[in-house]
Amino acid sequence: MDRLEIVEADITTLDVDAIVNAANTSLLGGGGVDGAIHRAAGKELLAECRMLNGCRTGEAKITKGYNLKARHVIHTVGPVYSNGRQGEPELLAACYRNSLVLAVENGLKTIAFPLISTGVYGYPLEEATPIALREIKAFLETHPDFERVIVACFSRKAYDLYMQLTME
Ligand code: AR6
Repeated sequence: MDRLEIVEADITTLDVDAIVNAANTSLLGGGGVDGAIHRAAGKELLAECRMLNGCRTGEAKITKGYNLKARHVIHTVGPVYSNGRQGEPELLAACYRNSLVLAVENGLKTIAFPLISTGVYGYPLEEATPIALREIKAFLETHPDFERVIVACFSRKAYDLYMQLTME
């Protein structure tokens, strides 16, 4: 799957049509990757987010990228992990699917994802990884014109796990 690229990187530095933000339902900023994206994009991002009236878990909304290299930010809200039997896998899959659909609807061709829900929201990396890879690969198979999906890992451990599972 040469249109899927796994990198170890700070997602705010990537030059793509859209980077995905692992946001919360308020869409008004937070810590982790959300905080990093808002800091790098500048205050105008928050101003646009204020007009979106939040976002439900599993859904996605798009804004401009402002000071980022990325032209857009797709904000999605991952599930808070409790035990994996409260609908978390379906909601996490929906985050990837809905973000990709929104990218296509906006004519975008390249996108970068962080590892949604695997930080503050506590989703175990080992459980989240296969879900993300399954959704991204299924999307690429049905969208031959989509150019590139990047998964940005913020740690060596996550990068190694992704590399291992993508090869399977
Ligand atoms: N680039 C790429 N990945 C990053 C970066 C970065 N600059 N910074 C962190 N990560 P998290 P969540 C990784 O906690 O679990 C926020 O406060 C991080 O190592 O950012 O979905 C929101 O407002 C982890 O693997 O998001 C919500 O309240 C992954 O990004 C809540 O956190 C996701 O970690 C969302 O929690």
